[in-house]
Amino acid sequence: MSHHLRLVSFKLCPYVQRSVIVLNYCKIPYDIDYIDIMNPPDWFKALSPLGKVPIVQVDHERVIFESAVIMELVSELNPPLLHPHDPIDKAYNRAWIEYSGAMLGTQYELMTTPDEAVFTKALSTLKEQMGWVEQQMHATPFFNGESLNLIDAAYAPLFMRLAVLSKHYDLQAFAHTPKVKAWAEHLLALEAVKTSVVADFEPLFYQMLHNRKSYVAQFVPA
Ligand SMILES: N[C@@H](CCC(=O)N[C@@H](CS)C(=O)NCC(=O)O)C(=O)O
Repeated sequence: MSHHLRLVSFKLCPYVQRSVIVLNYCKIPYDIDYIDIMNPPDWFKALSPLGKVPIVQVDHERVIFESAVIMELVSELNPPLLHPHDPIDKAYNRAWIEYSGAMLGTQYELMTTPDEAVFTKALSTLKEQMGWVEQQMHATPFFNGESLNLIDAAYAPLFMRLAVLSKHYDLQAFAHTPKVKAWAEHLLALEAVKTSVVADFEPLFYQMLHNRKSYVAQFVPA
């Protein structure tokens, strides 16, 4: 039985992007509503218990929140589940998906802080975190080997933002993590990833950096 899925999105949100990658990859149809997360409408506040995107409303009724949960739901609607089968491997993937959320937090600070010292500290934390991920890289071209799993979708938005920023400012984010670098390049070349953001993602992203008067804004186009 197919379900109606309504995704509520903010165009720049990396957690929404995770959900879109899996929806695209699984070729599951869905409706999408965009909101401005800085100024959310009342109907959204009434639906989202944490006030965060993404949420997915199923069959005009129940609301599912948290991107890692949404990714699993979408994948389970179109089996097989894009996770390893073995319980330990699956838990290990879930743990490192959670870790990518922490990395997105570091990346958010790096992108939005107006303060150069905070930026430098965040960049060094991000590189440390990247080092942890490098140690988990035992397969190619995807995290678990031959095919895309949820963990790949979880990390791709982080890699996309680093790639966009690195066009204008050499972050050296992958200087000591060649395996993560190769993984990132492979993910960013995928159709499901390329089509997971709006066409004007880059100008909107730059505009957000300028609006926030962030340290990195000085390096990106106006
Ligand atoms: N753990 C959440 C994080 C989602 C999240 O932080 N979304 C941001 C936008 S990118 C948001 O809605 N922020 C609004 C707020 O925290 O008030 C998930 O994985 O879905």
